[in-house]
Amino acid sequence: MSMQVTAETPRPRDASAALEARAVQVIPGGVNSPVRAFKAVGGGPVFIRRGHGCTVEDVDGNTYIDYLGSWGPLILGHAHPKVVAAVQEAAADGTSFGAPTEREVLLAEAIRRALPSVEQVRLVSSGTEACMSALRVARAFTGRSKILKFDGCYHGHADSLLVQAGSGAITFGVPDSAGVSAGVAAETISVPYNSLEAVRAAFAAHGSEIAAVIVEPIAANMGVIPPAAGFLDGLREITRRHGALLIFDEVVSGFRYGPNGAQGAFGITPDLTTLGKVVGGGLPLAAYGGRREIMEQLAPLGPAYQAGTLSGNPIATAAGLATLGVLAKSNPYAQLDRLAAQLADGLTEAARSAGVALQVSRVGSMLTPFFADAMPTDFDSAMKADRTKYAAFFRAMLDRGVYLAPSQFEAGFVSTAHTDAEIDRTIALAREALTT
Ligand code: KE4
Repeated sequence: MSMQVTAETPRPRDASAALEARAVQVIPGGVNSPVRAFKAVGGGPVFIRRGHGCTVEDVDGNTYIDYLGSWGPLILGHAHPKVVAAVQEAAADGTSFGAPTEREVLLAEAIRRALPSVEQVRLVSSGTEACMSALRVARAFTGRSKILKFDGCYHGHADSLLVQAGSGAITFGVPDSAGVSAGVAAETISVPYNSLEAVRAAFAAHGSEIAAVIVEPIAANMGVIPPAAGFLDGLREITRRHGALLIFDEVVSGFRYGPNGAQGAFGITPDLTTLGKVVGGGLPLAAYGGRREIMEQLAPLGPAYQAGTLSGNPIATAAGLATLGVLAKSNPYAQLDRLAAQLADGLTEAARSAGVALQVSRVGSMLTPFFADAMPTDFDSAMKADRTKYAAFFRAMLDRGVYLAPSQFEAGFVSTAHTDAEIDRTIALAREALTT
């Protein structure tokens, strides 16, 4: 079954609106994750009925070329036959046992083959759980309490990580959410991404207290922002010198940026890695792992506790294994890079023709069109992008049958289901959208 993309102006989204009216009665904001509510782009969310390949269909029957890809997991597109078959086969044998299964071993072995730094790995159910657990095991291993993160990087919603730079930037973080206590926030230092100078200053002030630095090796949560030359190497050198652990949050970049993640592409060996999204093939599965001596801190071997009823779930591991299997066999990364580059170049040219200041930031198959005069390099510069223009562009593209990330500060993704046809169509529609 293929779905042709809506050619004409979409039908009114009455069914989405009706569902939203019901949803807000029973679900806070009508959504189970805030960014889905379209608050950053205005208007109500589109309720999706189904996806197939690189398209999604809403409950009003409108179809869209999808560049959200569920925020990253769907590198193979929607309902890939091998993933669907693997999930159906696994489900027929039971959905959860609360006991070890072969698929968990197979997936752990596949992760270790792809990421040699991950000598041992724990499967969990979300990227938040992976990052939260990685921090705990880092604190257990080092006996230290402080964490250093970067402004604009997102590592899920665990209290320690919902922290932004405070006024005393290298001293105390401040909560980035209600409900996060000042005490918890004080244990997290947040400094500008790509600033080794700020990292050195933080370590000069607190080096003996910092358990770990956690970083998105390719930032994707302030829009896509690549690491500056030498930044990741510098983090590796500084953390090693001070006895802190380096945690690569590869929830987005893992198996997205290449078969060996960002760490393989950049040649950096972190102490711990977190994974999610692609590794679960669109099912609730994430992972964290690293050096054996660190991971052996975990119960039942060591004193650090982490657990989960559905950790390593049979259906999720089946989806993850099927996804990694297709990626290993097809090695689509050059194709993904080519199509994403074509899209980035096309958007850039369309904006230039329309006299619109647009910087398309792209790393591999992840990209963000920033409505800005200069290419952002960190959170502060990303915040200078024009959100109003992004929102207008998002809605103009949505009305033309293209589903982008509903926030200026997120990433869009090209999947193996996208072809030149969809990329060319998207560019043509963007040219229209940017000139109206
Ligand atoms: P989850 O708990 O959402 O599975 O993963 C948290 C997480 C951890 N690390 C990175 C680098 C991430 O990007 C994420 C989650 N990403 C967001 C979108 N940028 C998920 C979308 C949402 O929150 O609904």
